[in-house]
Amino acid sequence: MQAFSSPNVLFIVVDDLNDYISPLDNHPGIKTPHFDRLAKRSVNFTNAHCAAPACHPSRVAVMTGVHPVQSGIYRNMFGAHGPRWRDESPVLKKAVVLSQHFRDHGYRAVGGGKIFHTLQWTPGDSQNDPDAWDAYRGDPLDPISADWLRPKLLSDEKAGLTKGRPLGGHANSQLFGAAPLSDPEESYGDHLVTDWAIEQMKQPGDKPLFLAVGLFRPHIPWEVPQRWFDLYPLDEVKLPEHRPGDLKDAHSHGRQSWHKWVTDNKQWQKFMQGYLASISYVDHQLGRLLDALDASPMKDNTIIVLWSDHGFHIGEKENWEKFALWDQTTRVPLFIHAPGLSKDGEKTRQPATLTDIYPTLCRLSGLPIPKQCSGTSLLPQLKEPSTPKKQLALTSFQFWSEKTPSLAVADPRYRFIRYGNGFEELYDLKNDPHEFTNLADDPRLAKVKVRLAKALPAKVVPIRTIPTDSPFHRSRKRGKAAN
Ligand SMILES: [Ca+2]
Repeated sequence: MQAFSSPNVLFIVVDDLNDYISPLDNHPGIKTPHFDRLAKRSVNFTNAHCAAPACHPSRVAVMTGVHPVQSGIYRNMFGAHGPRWRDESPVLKKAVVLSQHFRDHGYRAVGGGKIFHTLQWTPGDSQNDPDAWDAYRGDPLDPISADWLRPKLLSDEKAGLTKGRPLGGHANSQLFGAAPLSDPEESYGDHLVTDWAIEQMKQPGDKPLFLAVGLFRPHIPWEVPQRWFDLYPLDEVKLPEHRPGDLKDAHSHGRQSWHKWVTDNKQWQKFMQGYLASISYVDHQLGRLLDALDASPMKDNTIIVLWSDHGFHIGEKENWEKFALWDQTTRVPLFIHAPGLSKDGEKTRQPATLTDIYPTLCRLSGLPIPKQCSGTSLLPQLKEPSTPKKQLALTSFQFWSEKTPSLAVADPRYRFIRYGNGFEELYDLKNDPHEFTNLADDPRLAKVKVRLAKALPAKVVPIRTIPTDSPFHRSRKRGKAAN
């Protein structure tokens, strides 16, 4: 038992993890026993949505509590070396990062892996704020690229695949792909980040600990050890629920070429296998974290929060990855355990936005909620999961072909999307969980549509561009740590 009364925080973020996991029950045959284990000891927010369906805007929104509709950061922006988001949006210039806020109130805050945006294949391109942590695993401005080895791959030409694989312009053209890794599992990737986190829990010290762990899989490339592929024999892999012509009554996401390449080359099942294998790999790392927590002095006095930065498509609506506003893209796993407070093992369909995490953690830890936060504390739903939540979940994104942001809201049953070009979609998730039928013009739901449309913010901040004069802009100080 630790000597202080403030709870520790174990803050876990998983990259590109959608609702296929067993507690969210959207893919048959998925093997995620440790997510089930976490669900039993937390409240499972089954209707939680990201603030934006892309890594960078989603993560900045969680870590500052500022929604993209207030910051104008709706999309990924590359070429940063440090917290360039402070210059991308004037609203964020002085925003207090979640981990810093805990430090300011007597916590030791440490982080490892991908918390702010970075990628395996963009070394040094990171939006992390090194000043927001007491310590960070490895190089805070290159937190994951050195950890992930690539397997030896047959060229697409030799494998008989057509040219034009998505992301083919990058140095290693098979980032959008699945392949087993043969190196010892303990020597790379999320395993190393988890090892580091386990060490932090063994000796948490004399201050309460805010421990942030960022796991990179199941982000592409779907490269994990063979044993995780073996869980999903290729001929047993099921494709996601999908319907030909599904896009006829929907907004075009503009990424159909990805799906065409996958289906032309008969890679759909193989990629699904890689995604499922990567989910089970990350589930294993979650299990290691929970084991370590239970064996540590922090066992009974630690808040656990686990979230993913957005959902993911494996061919649903002819889409791959994210960058859309359907439930498959915006819905995320969100589990919160608060010692002695949360009604563990229960689920709630009350809508949550990931910007609710910041104020929730403040309330659970007795910290003031900074003015910058736009979300709402989920304390009422943690205490009694059926408690109605007035604020709907809000997700925003700006499509490349449009000049204004698109917005989506979710209540416990319906979702309404208004795109930048004015097009509207309305779905009844109770009767149509895969959003096959757009009911925006159905007179029977006219009142529902008006109610949800009213929940959209009347004014949103226009999209921001890359501030090339920022000291954190990488082309100015390539390879050097900016201050
Ligand atoms: Ca992501």
